[in-house]
Amino acid sequence: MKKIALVTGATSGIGEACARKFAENGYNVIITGRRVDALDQLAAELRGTGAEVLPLAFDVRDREAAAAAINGLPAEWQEIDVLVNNAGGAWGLEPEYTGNYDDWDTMIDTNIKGLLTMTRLIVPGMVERDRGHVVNIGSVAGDAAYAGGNVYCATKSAVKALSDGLRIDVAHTGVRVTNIKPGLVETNFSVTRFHGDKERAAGVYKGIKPLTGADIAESVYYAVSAPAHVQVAEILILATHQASGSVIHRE
Ligand code: NDP
Ligand code: 8X3
Repeated sequence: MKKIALVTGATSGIGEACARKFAENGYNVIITGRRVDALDQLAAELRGTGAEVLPLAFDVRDREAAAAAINGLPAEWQEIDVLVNNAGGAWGLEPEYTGNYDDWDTMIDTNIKGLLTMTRLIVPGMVERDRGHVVNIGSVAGDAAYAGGNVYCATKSAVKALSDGLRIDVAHTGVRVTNIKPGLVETNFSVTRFHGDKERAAGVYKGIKPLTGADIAESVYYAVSAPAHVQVAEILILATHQASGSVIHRE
């Protein structure tokens, strides 16, 4: 029987690359996000390669919608082997003392509470089956704050704490937990951070060759495909000319 991977935020960037990677490697894939058109487009593409794909459109901040989607899964899609908690992002880059309340709520509700909701809905089944893998997409931003990163960095520190906490809570089972911590990855991330300002977003990747979503999907798949007795707890993956969240060498 084919394994099942569920990827949140599969309509763009890292999540989309993860969905492709799992499909290429023989998984049936549940792809989620809010944008129905993007989900349908990816589903058609992946089905074209022979994968079975189930698109589910919901907002991870909406606990009831998330529960309805997961609790209503068709029988053949219920035994999820891999959960990739990827949906999220950064909104704003202002100093903490002038930050925008709505941006703070969006980051906390998506990056922390959305991840928790998906974990709460899916991990009980993994524990019952005594197998499964949760991959949380954290960030180098969770290791140390950088200028203007304040609340985003805090949410990614929370992803580290929640990954470590879950790993402790499932240590008596065969369930594994991995926190992947990317540095600069060129996706829609910076466009979202700068509220649609594409020129400013492009500046983030000027003078440095950034990572791609596919680079991160490789590391996600590496952790998931390790032998069952091997738990890759964390991976920090940076562009070659990035040394930390705030040290970036640009040509
Ligand atoms: P993108 O903006 O390209 O993708 C973000 C994805 O998250 C989209 O598929 C979006 O889907 C989904 N999403 C956002 N909000 C919600 C929501 N409320 N409910 C459901 N889905 C949502 O950015 P990335 O691929 O770069 O980001 C993916 C993850 O990687 C994020 O957690 C980010 O913090 C993390 N990360 C990114 C890095 C980078 O440099 N790019 C580095 C380190 C970590 P839709 O719009 O359809 O809802
Ligand atoms: C995304 C990477 O360094 O832009 O988490 O915050 S960074």
